[in-house]
Amino acid sequence: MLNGMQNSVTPTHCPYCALQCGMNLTPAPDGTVEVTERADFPVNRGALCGKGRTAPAVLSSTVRLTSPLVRSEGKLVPASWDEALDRIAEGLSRTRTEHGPDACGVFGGGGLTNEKAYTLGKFARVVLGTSQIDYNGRFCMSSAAAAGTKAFGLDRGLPFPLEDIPRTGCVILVGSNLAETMPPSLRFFNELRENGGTLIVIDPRRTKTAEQADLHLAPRPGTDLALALGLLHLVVAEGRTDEEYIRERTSGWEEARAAAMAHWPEYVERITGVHVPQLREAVRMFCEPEAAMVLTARGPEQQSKGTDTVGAWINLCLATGRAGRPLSGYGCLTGQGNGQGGREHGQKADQLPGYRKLTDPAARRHVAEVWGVDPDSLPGPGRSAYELLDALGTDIRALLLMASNPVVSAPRAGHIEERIKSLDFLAVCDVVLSETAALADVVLPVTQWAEETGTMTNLEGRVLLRRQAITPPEGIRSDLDVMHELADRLGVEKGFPTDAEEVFEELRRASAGGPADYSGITYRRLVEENGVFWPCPTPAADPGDGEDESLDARDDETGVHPGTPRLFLDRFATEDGRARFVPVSHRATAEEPDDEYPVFLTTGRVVAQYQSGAQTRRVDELNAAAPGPFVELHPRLAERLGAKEGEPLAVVSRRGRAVAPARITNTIRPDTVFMPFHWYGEGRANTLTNPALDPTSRMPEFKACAVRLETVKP
Ligand SMILES: Nc1nc2c(c(=O)[nH]1)N[C@H]1C(S)=C(S)[C@@H](COP(=O)(O)OP(=O)(O)OC[C@H]3O[C@@H](n4cnc5c(=O)[nH]c(N)nc54)[C@H](O)[C@@H]3O)O[C@H]1N2
Ligand SMILES: Nc1nc2c(c(=O)[nH]1)N[C@H]1C(S)=C(S)[C@@H](COP(=O)(O)OP(=O)(O)OC[C@H]3O[C@@H](n4cnc5c(=O)[nH]c(N)nc54)[C@H](O)[C@@H]3O)O[C@H]1N2
Ligand code: SF4
Ligand SMILES: [Mo]
Repeated sequence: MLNGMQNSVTPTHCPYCALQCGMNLTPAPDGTVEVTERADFPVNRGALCGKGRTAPAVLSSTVRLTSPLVRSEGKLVPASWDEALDRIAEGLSRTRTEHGPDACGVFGGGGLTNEKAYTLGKFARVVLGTSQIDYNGRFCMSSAAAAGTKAFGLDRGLPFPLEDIPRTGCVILVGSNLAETMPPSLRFFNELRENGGTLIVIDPRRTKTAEQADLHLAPRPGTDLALALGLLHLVVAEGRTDEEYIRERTSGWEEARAAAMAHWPEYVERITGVHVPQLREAVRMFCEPEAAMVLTARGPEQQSKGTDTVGAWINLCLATGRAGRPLSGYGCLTGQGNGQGGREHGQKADQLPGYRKLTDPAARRHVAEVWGVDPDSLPGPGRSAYELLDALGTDIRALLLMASNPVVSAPRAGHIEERIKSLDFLAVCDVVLSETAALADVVLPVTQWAEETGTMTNLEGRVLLRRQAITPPEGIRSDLDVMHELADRLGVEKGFPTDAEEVFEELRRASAGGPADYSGITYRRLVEENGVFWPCPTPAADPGDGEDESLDARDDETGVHPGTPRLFLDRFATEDGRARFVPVSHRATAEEPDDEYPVFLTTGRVVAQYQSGAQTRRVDELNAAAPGPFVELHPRLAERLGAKEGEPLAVVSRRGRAVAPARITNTIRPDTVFMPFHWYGEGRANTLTNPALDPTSRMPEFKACAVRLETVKP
């Protein structure tokens, strides 16, 4: 019913980032697909970035995988589906027999639909019986998730819709370059400024986003924690705290206050390089209006202290009464297409569907019942993403990988590439032959966004339906099909449906009563209402104790829960309903510059490439716009080194050496260089990055490591 009709227009969503922009797809007679404006989706109102506009190019058989591949005499050669699936089943069951279930690893991705992420988690625990499953979201937002859970009792990236932004008074954007990473969202910030509100951007680089700001603070990489503490110090010193709010709606203020008071503005200036008058100006802009928001992205999160850093920004919101009130709050700008839903339904090492904890006996009982298994048969939590990849070839001997390209995107990627090569067996499901797929023993070609139906949960917590618009080419099967076939071959004949809606119906039941409750959501509602915000319980699933008003806004007329666009307005999701301050203090990055490696390297994105580039590097228009890696550096640093614009520059860290052309610009701090991470080969940024992990979220420090630069003869 919901599948797109051939030759007609299908409203659906972009394959890439967490905005999940709405778009219309129309198959053309020549076999191509046309993207046209879909104005009814409030997040982008028809606007798309170049990646979304050109996304159909990856549907072409000239760039995608068209057949399963198996390794034979060292080479990947086409094979039948039966042969490829048999080999995977064999590889996994042999490993399990010889080394135990935890020798089988599973690695997923935040680009997978909810249905796929859910099924992958179930596959790992029920079919393989392994605890060793995690996914690339651990590289993305898990620090913000950990901090949000600590403070608010619930992690949903944005606790309000993007549409609220134009009506608040001030937004502090911490380490987000959304003008390049989510271009259509810039509109909300432009409207904010047209309405008289202000935008503060915190980024070591004067990015396209920072250029839009009323105030740009450019701290040294890895010092956001000190910066936030310095602002809180000033808030207290200037008497700008909201004492009534602190009393009524929070706990833990005294300790957090004491920790912040140790961070004098002058001390913070020394750590961050941001001058005290700028700190004061930021505090004034943030505190004067009625309402204000802090939004973080990868800048402050991808640090070995990302959880504490986000905690400090949340503290600032709480001390000023700017959370759980209309048009105010803290939010994390999640990145991947299903970066939100992908972290809720069980592909994370410590998690069961509905954002339940794998260590919670009640959660295990509930989910085990939905799955028809004994709760005791469910393994416990496994390793986090980097730790899992680091254990390949030693404790973990076989890996099933779906929707990630770690050879390009993992920290210390040269080492991870070696670990992957040392596996006894690797199977990869992908749409293209990514650099990681090229190392596999078996590669399965799977269907893409436009060729299949499934739900995604965007950065606002809005669950939406990505609808099938075209028929997949012959010889391509969906990830759900793959898991069904593998389960069957590994002796689990039931419980792995291939129809996405059937999976979603089970996910609804599995999530019922959990923090991320989807039980009141149906495919029909998603179409009719253009998306529904979780939590959205059903009357039956709700314990009905009436305790949690803000999470339980049932429509009286119909008994149908309308979904929850805005969280925490009456109470936070903690046991006592209060938000919790965390006492945090500044600490250095895991690797500070020294004589040998005197410069900071930070990494990130450019507008025309997506992630490891596996998809976008196959699109001509995008390659023309962003053909390859580069090293961004300040003219003063360039002069000192004798580096010339466009000439190769070597960047050397304790992990390895990368070479890319110099791009000289005065928009970056002189003590810092920047590289985008979208490429493989000589210019791979992740050859250099430091896998130092945040102790709580186990997220690596992509945003700061120490390097030295050397000119290279062209
Ligand atoms: N074009 C494009 N868009 C994307 C993606 C993509 O790959 N390409 N990926 C998607 C995904 S998964 C994600 S997670 C998002 C990421 O979206 P963003 O977080 O906006 O992207 P990044 O470029 O990684 O980092 C943002 C900024 O952090 C700054 N930064 C570096 N170090 C620090 C620091 O120590 N402190 C602070 N405050 N800032 C710092 C960088 O200079 C950079 O401008 O984008 C999504 N959208
Ligand atoms: N240095 C540095 N490194 C970083 C970052 C950084 O800022 N700096 N950011 C990190 C972040 S935030 C992220 S999210 C990661 C992302 O990095 P990766 O995990 O490598 O993400 P992608 O490149 O999106 O890889 C997705 C792969 O899945 C395939 N694919 C797409 N859709 C499907 C599907 O439905 N099914 C299957 N089976 N495959 C599919 C794509 O073709 C692609 O090969 O990179 C991290 N790495
Ligand atoms: S901003 Fe993100 S969702 Fe929107 S078109 Fe671009 S990549 Fe797609
Ligand atoms: Mo991400």
